[in-house]
Amino acid sequence: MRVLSGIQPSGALHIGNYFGAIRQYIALQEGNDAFYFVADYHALTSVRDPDRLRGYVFNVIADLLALGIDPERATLFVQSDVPETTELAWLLTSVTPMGWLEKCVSYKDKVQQGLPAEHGLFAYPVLQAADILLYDADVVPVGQDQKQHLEITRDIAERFNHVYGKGGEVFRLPKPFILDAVAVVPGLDGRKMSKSYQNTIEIFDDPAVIRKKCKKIVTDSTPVEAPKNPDTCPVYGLFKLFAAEEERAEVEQRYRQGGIGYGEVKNRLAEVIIATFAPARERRADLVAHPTRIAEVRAAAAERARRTARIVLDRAREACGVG
Ligand code: AQP
Repeated sequence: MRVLSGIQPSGALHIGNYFGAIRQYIALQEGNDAFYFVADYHALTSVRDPDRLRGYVFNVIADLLALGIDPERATLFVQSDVPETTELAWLLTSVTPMGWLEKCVSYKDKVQQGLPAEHGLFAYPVLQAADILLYDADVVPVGQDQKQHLEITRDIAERFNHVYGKGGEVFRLPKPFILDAVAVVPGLDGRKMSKSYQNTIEIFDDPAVIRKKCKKIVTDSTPVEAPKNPDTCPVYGLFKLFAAEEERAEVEQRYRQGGIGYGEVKNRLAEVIIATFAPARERRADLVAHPTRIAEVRAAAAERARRTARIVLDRAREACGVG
């Protein structure tokens, strides 16, 4: 099975990215043909400083390798190292009705948050469709926020197949892979953890910063001894992702019965986050000290990804009569 997914180099990776996507990347690289990419074309919609963008790309590759993406098993490449992506995006854009893009909530959200209403942001789902269709992906592991974009990818593929497929299939239809339990990881304010909301805990934040951020997680003023609802509490929402089963059950029970304060859970959360990522933190420091290793991974993956992409792009060009 061909697995594909991408992650934007628009800042440091956070715990939402980890549970919503990266953990599935690591699991799915076993026994599958996995392609993971650093989506730098996509990041152009929000990062306007070229040096900063290059730095983010380097960091995301280092982060993913440190967290467990194995370049021997998965092709970990950079989106812009495969310029075929942008040509396919144009072929797809030619069959994409405006209405499909106009209904996208993520575009509306971002404009509301103050991002300029530019065409790149509006057409983002078409570029994303190209990313996915270019590799004949069967399965795309993502968080819940990407569900609508995945549906548009399938719609665009079906439409292209209908217009140009002569009864056959130019593009394979991909399926999203979304795990319910981690579909939306909460941030410090209880909303979806997201760079744009500035409510993130970064995977490789300094331990002191992680402790400080955990203390800032928004809670209500229920006293220690009173029962609390774990299902609506972002501290518990994060804690349950990290804690071992026994510890998780103990905390959940004390929430329901009363007798646990938010301060205690916040402290325990900070420590379990720090401990969980400690081995990856060490591996990351070693990788960052050896940038040529990262450059080698990037170059080898680009070659492999481009070879695969070329086959699909040629199929699409042939189907629609260009070139
Ligand atoms: N809070 C989250 N819960 C579950 N999954 C999440 N993902 C992101 N946040 C959560 C998933 O992580 C993958 C990569 O995300 P992205 O690089 O496309 O960035 P994003 O979704 O746009 O992340 P942000 O932080 O929310 O960035 P901005 O603020 O720039 O939009 C995706 O699979 C995503 O679902």
